[in-house]
Amino acid sequence: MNSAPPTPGVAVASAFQRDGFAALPPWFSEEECAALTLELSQLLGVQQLASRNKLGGLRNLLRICPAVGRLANSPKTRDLLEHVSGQTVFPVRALFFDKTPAANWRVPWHQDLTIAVAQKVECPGFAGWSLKAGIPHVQPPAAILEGMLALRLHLDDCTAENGALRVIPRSHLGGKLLPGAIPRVVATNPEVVCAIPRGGAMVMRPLLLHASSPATHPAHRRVLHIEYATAELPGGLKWFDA
Ligand SMILES: O=C(O)CCC(=O)C(=O)O
Repeated sequence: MNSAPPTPGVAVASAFQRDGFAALPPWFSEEECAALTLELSQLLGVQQLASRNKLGGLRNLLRICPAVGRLANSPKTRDLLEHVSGQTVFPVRALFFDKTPAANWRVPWHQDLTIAVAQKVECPGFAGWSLKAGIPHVQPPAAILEGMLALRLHLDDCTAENGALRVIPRSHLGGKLLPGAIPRVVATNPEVVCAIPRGGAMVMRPLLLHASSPATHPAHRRVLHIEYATAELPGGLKWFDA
């Protein structure tokens, strides 16, 4: 990943800080997109064969895919995110999603409430422990989620027709929403469809309400989703992938 991403203008940083999400200027060259697409698609193919399942994505990529680790940790990426958010960030989790005709899903409106940690350690304010792909996950206090952001790099053109992310601007400002409150927020606020071209990217806060529809014209919709934090965890907890 050699070419420097363009520095987003003040408008992008203000939109992100106000609305909880923003599209970034075109991010990847065609060569960079092609190399990452190949690497992630091969890895997905291997895991699909191993699980005998049409998996729609991959987890733990900071650990299992060196190219993702390099990209997520590169000063260029971190500088860009620090410019947009005004925060010092470090990557803590990376996922890959690929909606295809064989793996075409609907994601209901939700906030991203869980983080992956190295080991289960009971700590006040941390609840809802679960295991995903063998890794302990937990819901941290809202303050930790409020400091986080996700970078979503698009490896295909993504439109309303192939399952783009839909978001409710500023919905992150209400903190963690009770499940019963989500339908009211969705019904009373306009949504935005995040159509992003291949090589483009967006940033979003995990507490931003988001959803995605199944593709009506299913084609690949490959997204590398990298989450960043701003602080170490308290009470002996450690980020799984940091
Ligand atoms: O990419 C998608 O379709 C959904 C992603 C999502 O809901 C998430 O990252 O929580």
